[in-house]
Formats: sequence, structure tokens, C-alpha cells
Amino acid sequence: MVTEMKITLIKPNIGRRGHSLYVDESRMEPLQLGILAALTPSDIEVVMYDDRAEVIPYDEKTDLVCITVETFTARRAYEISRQFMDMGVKVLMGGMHAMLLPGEVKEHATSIMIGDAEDKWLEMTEDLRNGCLKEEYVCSEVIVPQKGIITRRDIFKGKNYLPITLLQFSRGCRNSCSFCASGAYFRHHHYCRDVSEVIEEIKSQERKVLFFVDDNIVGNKEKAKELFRALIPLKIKWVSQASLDMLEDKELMDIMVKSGCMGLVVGFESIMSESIEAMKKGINKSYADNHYKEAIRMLKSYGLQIWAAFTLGHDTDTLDSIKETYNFALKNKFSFAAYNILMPYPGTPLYDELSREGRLLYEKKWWLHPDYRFNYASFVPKNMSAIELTEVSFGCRKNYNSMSSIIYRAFDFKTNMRNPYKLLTYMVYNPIFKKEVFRKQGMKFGFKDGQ
Ligand code: B12
Ligand code: SF4
Repeated sequence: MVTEMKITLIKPNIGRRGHSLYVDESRMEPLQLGILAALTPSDIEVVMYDDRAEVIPYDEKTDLVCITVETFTARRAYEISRQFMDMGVKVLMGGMHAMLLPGEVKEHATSIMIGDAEDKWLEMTEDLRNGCLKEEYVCSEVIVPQKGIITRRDIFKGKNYLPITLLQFSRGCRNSCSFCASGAYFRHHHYCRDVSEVIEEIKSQERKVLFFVDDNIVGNKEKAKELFRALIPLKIKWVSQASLDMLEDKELMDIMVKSGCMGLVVGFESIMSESIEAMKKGINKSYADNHYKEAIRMLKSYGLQIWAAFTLGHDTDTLDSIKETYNFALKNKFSFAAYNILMPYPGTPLYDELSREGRLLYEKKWWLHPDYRFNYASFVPKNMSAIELTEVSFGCRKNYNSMSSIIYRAFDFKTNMRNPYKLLTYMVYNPIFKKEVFRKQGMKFGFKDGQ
């Protein structure tokens, strides 16, 4: 007799503010869950619940609950798994945090999967069918991600995600920035999908605006060119993340723009050359040496709308240098800017160094500590207090996203006002980010008090 099986996929929220349940209004599709759904044999039913938007139906019958865990959602993920496990439901956990800290995650799950699921997902579903789920699945390196797998997007329907399709061309990055969790997860490797499969995936869905959530879409310049050439006939618009060394290859930049690239997240991190050196972001060094003047001139000449990402709180940073960083971004009228506090993610060289130096706050595991709040500094900086770092970073985010700043930055005829579509993108997304600055700041991790 064949028994029907069901798998429930869950994307946890970060937490909540005050007494209200926080709903992430600008949420995007959880791509990893679409991939897990696609990997699942077709005779197994798959449902997905997104804790950022809906209440999880704990009493709904299921054979296995699968939770994706990032460091900042770990506390909430453990609350959800506890509730299921107390009812006798099996829970499998995977994702970035499960790879970086398997020992901790194991304590909160029936089973864990370490690494990219493509390698072991089928074996796991067979074990589930046969009633012999293992406690741990260790996946080997996935050299070609998503081979033969097109993300299942039907599970995203009706969940009100932003109208932009998330997908990947590549995973990982060869650079070794000391604070980067992706660097630790992928061990400084970069893996590309087959271009033909990426094109097939784009054609399998209807949207014309795409977000390649690659860590670094130009991590392999020749393969990136192959992708961009294949994108040109599709007449799509896309955004992604990329490192500044792309500017050294004019052909790459030309076809990138021709293929519909609207903008990129670029990790400037710091305007100070000595910080760039200390964080081991060698690819930025020559650009930082002349205050990114040449890099910004080139980015603007291509009309790219830049989301400039900064990390604040390096040992070389002072309150004044952070204010200078703020002024630098404003002066250059970046379409968007992220002023992230430097976060010691477990598994990174930064975490190990701060731990050795005894500078980690919140008993080292800030992501589980009941007093920790989203966007708070979790270590003792060198040239300011942790509270000062939290406040100055919040100030940067608040001011950069203020109405006067949004209006001031709009007047860049090379980027934000280059054409009506770019202006529309600018005017739609800036207010969304403005709202998020206040909604997330100081948010508690998890929904429950104490653990
Ligand atoms: C796109 C993205 C975003 C988007 C949101 C995407 C979304 N759907 O909501 C935006 C830009 C909004 C964003 C925001 C943030 N992000 Co982000 N983001 C990413 C990025 C670039 C891609 C994520 C993704 O879709 N990956 C593709 C999927 C397929 O990969 P995957 O999740 O690893 O899944 C594979 C395996 O891990 C495994 N797996 C995953 N889940 C599960 C579950 C089970 C059960 C199993 C068995 C296996 C499994 O199998 C999958 C398939 O192979 C990652 C970098 C990265 N490489 O992942 C950073 C990343 C996840 N983000 C990060 C951070 C820090 C943030 C922010 C906190 C930044 C900030 N300060 O505000 C915010 C918080 C988000 C929030 N919830 O509010 C860090 C997390 C570090 C960590 N240790 O957790 C990352 C890793 C970036 C980095 N370089 O450090 N982010
Ligand atoms: S370049 Fe970006 S993705 Fe690559 S290691 Fe540095 S921070 Fe991480």
C-alpha cells in the first residue's frame, strides 16, 4: 500500500517589536524553499508557510517540518521547532546557520542537513518514507548548483511577495572578507549553474524583473559574460550583487548593461583604505586608495543604480569616520545605501578574532540572547562604545532614508533620473526602505520571552 506523505516548509521571521507580531511587508520569495520543493519527488505533497506573513498552523497534519535557518532567524526557528517537536512532529533544519553551527542547531531538531540540499534531499525523502530519518545529513560540495532543477514557484502564490523574481546564476565568492558568512559557508569557492538552465528557469515564469541573489554575479567573469549574452534576447530587467573588480573588464560591463542590468548591490564597506586592508577585502583596495572616485565615475557612466553597502565598526573606524562615510554616500547620491553594523557571524574569521580578544557581548551568542535586538552592536568596538556604534549606525540609516535625502538623491541624471523606469524604481523602493528602517530597528529576536 502506498501512503501519501506531506512535507511542510517554513521560513521563520526574525522576531517582533514590542507587543505586536511583526509582519515583514517588503518580504521576498524564500528561494531556498522553492528549490527544496522542486527537489521533492512529485508524489510527496509540499506546503510552505512564511512566518513573516502568516500564522503557522501547528495542528495541520504533516510528516516532516523543514525549517531554513539563518543566524538572525535561529532563535525564532528554535521556537517553531520546539512547538512541533512537543507535538511529536519530526523537524529537519538546514541553511546557512545549520552549516556554520551544526552542534547548536542539532539541539533543536530531529535531524539536520549540513550544506546545499541538492546532494542529500532525495536520500532524506527516501529515509522519511522508510521511517529511518537520520540525525544528520552532510552534503558534499554542489559543484553545479540546481542541476536540472527549476525552482517551484507555485508555493509562493498568494503570499504577497514583492513583485520581483528571485533566482541564482551562481553561489559563493572567491574573496575572503573577514566578516562574510557566505565566505565561510562556501569556503571561498564560486559555483555557476548551467546558463541554459538559468534561461529555461527565466522562461518558466512570467515576470520581467528579476533579482539574481548571487553573492557575486561576476565571480567568474567569462561565465558571467556567457550568461549576460544569453539574457539579451529575453529583454528582462535585473539586479544583483557584484564586486568592484568587474570594472576592469569593459566588455563584461557593456554586455551586462545591454542584458538589462538596472543596478547592483556593491560592497564598498569602508571609505578608509586601512579598514579595507584589515577586513581583507583586497578587491576594493585600489579603488579605496583614491576614495572610489574612478569606480563611481565608471558605475555612473553605465547608468547603474547602486545599492552601496557599508559595514560600520571596524577597529579603524571612529565616530568621525562613520560620519564621513555617511557624507560620502550622500554626496555620490547612491540610489540606496545599507549601513550595516559589523556583525560577528559564527564561523567567520571576525567572530573568532573578537572571541579570542574577549570582545563579544551577549555571552558570545548574540543571536540567542534574550536581550539582543536587531541592528544592535554585539561586540565592543575599538574607538567607541557599543551603544555609540548602534546609535550612529541607526542615525545613518534614518538620515539617508529621510524625505529630504530621498529628494536630494533623486536628482542624479546619470542614474536615478536617467529614464522614467529608473526614476520609478527609485521612487517606489526608497519609501519601502525608509519604513523598514524604523520597523526593524531594535526588534526582539523570536516571539517569546526567555528560552
Ligand atoms: C537575497 C538575500 C537577502 C534578501 C532577502 C531574501 C528573502 N527571500 O527574503 C534581502 C536583501 C532582503 C536580505 C536581507 C538580509 N540579509 Co540576506 N541574503 C540574501 C542572499 C544574498 C541570498 C539568499 C538566498 O536566497 N540564497 C539562495 C539559497 C538557495 O541558498 P541557501 O539559503 O543557502 O539554501 C541552500 C542551503 O543552505 C540549503 N538549505 C537552506 N535552507 C534549508 C532548509 C532545510 C530544511 C534544508 C534541508 C536545507 C536548506 O539548501 C539550499 C539549496 O541548496 C544571502 C547570501 C547567500 N549566499 O545565501 C544573504 C544572507 C542570507 N543575508 C544575510 C543577512 C545578514 C541579511 C540581513 C540581516 C542584513 C541586514 N543587516 O539587514 C537582512 C535580514 C533579512 C530579513 N529577514 O529581514 C547573511 C546571513 C548570515 C547568516 N549567518 O545568517 C547572508 C548569508 C549574506 C552574507 N554574505 O553574510 N537578504
Ligand atoms: S566580496 Fe562580498 S560575498 Fe565575497 S567574501 Fe567579500 S563580502 Fe562576501
